[in-house]
Amino acid sequence: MPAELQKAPPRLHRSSAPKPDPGIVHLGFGAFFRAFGTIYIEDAVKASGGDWGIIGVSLRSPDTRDRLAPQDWTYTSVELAPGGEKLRQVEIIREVLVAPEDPEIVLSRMSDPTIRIVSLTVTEKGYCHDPATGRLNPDHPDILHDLENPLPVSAPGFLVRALQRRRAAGQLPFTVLTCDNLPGNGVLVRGIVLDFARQLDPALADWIETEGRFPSTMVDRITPATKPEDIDRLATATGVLDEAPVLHEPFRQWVVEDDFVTGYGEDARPDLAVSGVEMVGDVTPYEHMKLRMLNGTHSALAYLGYLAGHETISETVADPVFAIFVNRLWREEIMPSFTPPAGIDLGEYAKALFERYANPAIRHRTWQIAMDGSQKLPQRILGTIADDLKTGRPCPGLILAVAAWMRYVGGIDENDQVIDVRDPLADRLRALSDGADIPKTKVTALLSVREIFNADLAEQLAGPVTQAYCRLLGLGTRKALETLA
Ligand code: CS2
Repeated sequence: MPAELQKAPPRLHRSSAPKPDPGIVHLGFGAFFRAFGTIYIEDAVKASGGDWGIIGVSLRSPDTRDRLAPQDWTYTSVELAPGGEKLRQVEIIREVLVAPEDPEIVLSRMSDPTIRIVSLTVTEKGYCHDPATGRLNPDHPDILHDLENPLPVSAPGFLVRALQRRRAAGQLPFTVLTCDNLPGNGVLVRGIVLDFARQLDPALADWIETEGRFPSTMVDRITPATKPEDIDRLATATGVLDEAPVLHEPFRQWVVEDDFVTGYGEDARPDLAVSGVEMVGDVTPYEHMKLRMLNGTHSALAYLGYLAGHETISETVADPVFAIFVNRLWREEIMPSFTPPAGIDLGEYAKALFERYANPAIRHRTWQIAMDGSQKLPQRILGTIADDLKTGRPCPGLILAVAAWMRYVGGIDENDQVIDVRDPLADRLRALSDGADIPKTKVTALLSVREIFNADLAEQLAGPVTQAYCRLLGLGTRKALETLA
């Protein structure tokens, strides 16, 4: 090959379009927010103006900053439709900071009066809370650290320390806009922030309680992790190297409670509605629908699909046993458990979800979704089971999913291969599973983890989950699913 054809393609760079000044700091600058919130916000600014440039903050690794810096913070969003890809260059990012390298600069940006919103996607475990109760976990090592040190490491620590500086400087607080898949996410983060603040300074907690705003949100867009081969493929297609593209499905939905810090008036938030965000008074019915219908079945398919040897969600639902299973879960076990938002036909919603899962262009790994199950099960699956049990509705599919999670965190798959279990409680879960020698005692041991299962539910689940666990062991996953049908 001639030498000039072997040269690396030029790096992606920003266009000369004017940039809005920063108005938002975003904590947890992963692929999801870069494929979702940034795009809505950029559209809102294009349509209605406003200084809503975004400062991204990575709470752990420098990787995203290192990839974006040489591109002047711009990147490509790649929309993966079954019929082909659509590319768009996102230019709303002003800067990316890496908190562990310089927590002081993060706090100083967050306490700058031009910042009116701090949004978050720090994943479930980033809230340092107890998933079963939704309260701050006071024994969390990061929380213990942050209560003692003015330069924090945790998301709650950054929020409270920055609010403390703003109060001391006589400024208004920022609106805290959580975009994680947690139930009542605004109420939850508010409770966590207040718990933390109260331990630091009760007067600060009182100020946050009256002045602070924590709208709840429902966020939805499937965003599989970007792989090195995606970067290569994009570079070949465009002739330009982007080291930080994000891949996502065409579908998106963002529902936000319209409750922002009032003192900023019109300038409290971007004109989100103009870019398609649904601004509502109460997000609860949307969030129930999304967490139970989408995330609940995502997790069920992730554990069962992984155990059955499927690599991605689209492969899993292409297997007829799983297609029947997931439709049955929606219809018989999940849809009857909650009241949908007004005007939404849940049958249609489920049909659309199935099509989204089946999209072969989305290679969303079961292993990726299986991560952090201890933080996800309560709001995705256990709440639905509890509601089903309350009304005497059978839920064998969800119970099988809990048993599959137990098999999964046991760390060995159906072919005796080691599973790379990623979960903040992984070691403890593995030890509980290994420490018991028969299914009944393994299941009881795992049900005793109070951060996940409350005592009442654990008692009700012991018998049925043990049976389901035995079926998975005895028959294998696919056969166990067939017996359900
Ligand atoms: C997934 C979600 O990784 C997971 O646990 O269930 O990230 C899911 O793709 C999004 O919530 C879709 O909006």
